[in-house]
Amino acid sequence: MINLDDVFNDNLPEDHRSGVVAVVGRPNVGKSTLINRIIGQKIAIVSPKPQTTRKRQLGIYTSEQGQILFIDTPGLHAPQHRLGEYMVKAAETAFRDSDVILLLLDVSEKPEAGDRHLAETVARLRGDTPVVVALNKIDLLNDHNRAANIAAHTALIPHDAEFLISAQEGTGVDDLFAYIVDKMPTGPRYYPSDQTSDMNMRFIAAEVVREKIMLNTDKEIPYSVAVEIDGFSEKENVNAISATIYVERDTQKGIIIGKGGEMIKRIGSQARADLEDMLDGKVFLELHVKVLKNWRSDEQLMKRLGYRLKDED
Ligand SMILES: Nc1nc2c(ncn2[C@@H]2O[C@H](COP(=O)(O)OP(=O)(O)OP(=O)(O)O)[C@@H](O)[C@H]2O)c(=O)[nH]1
Ligand SMILES: [Mg+2]
Repeated sequence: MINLDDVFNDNLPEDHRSGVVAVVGRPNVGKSTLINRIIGQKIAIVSPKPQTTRKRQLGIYTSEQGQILFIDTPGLHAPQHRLGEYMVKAAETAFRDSDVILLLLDVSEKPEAGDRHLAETVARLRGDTPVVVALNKIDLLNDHNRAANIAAHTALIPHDAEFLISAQEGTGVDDLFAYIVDKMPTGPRYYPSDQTSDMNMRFIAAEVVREKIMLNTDKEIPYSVAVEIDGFSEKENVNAISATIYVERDTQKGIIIGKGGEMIKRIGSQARADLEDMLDGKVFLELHVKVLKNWRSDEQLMKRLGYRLKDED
């Protein structure tokens, strides 16, 4: 039998480093944007609306010198339904076994009660794990709020290092990354060097469809949607993907479809364009919309849609 450990670890330097970085923060601070930038590829969806990420997802960075597993987590918030509870629990479990906690804060805003609550949660769960604070969105700071916002955020929690970054523009990300690499213990490669996520392409395809829904709809709709891939096959460089979009109510189904099917067409063509880039081939995308009444409050339905904590399996 082939020992995968040997295959992944062939010819690596003796001081090869590896470790886990839990990327945590409130919703919408830029966690997924930062991970996509570090990995150099879109593996996690991003939207201007809070609570975009729902599941823990690894971004795997590999070089000759080391492999770093970045855990993208759902934003920590006060949950209002079962799905929210699941999301917060998924984020909190990321603290366990991480070598570094990367706390991302949006420095373009003043800290609020939610930030203080987050700082308390991190302080409670960190153990002796180093905490790195990254103040994100510095591109939005101006001469009036810069000094005060930076001071207010860095005072939130005792930390080992702080960095000013713009995940969107890339400013400061190299310095932050170099610090993290330096904190990683020596260890083996855990994943093949060409693997960038622990999620498969089916999951990522469903997420891309959900991202386009988040970008094109508002109010409750972005939060009431789940996407399931029903079929995914490749033939002669054409990927045929069919997916079902689940909503909680009939009225939401009407909105997702839109007048004369206009909305579902827009969602489909935007998702298809992204998927063609990612898969480097033609995509034929078929979308269906179904109502699954109040699925976000029903644990059984949530599990069916893939929102299941790993240690509950
Ligand atoms: N101006 C600016 N916008 C940013 C920056 N980083 C992220 N954003 C934007 O902030 C919004 C949220 O980004 P995400 O990466 O989805 O944030 P997140 O922390 O993963 O959010 P959740 O998954 O909801 O917890 C998006 O509109 C991003 O484009 C930044 O450095 N500057
Ligand atoms: Mg996210």
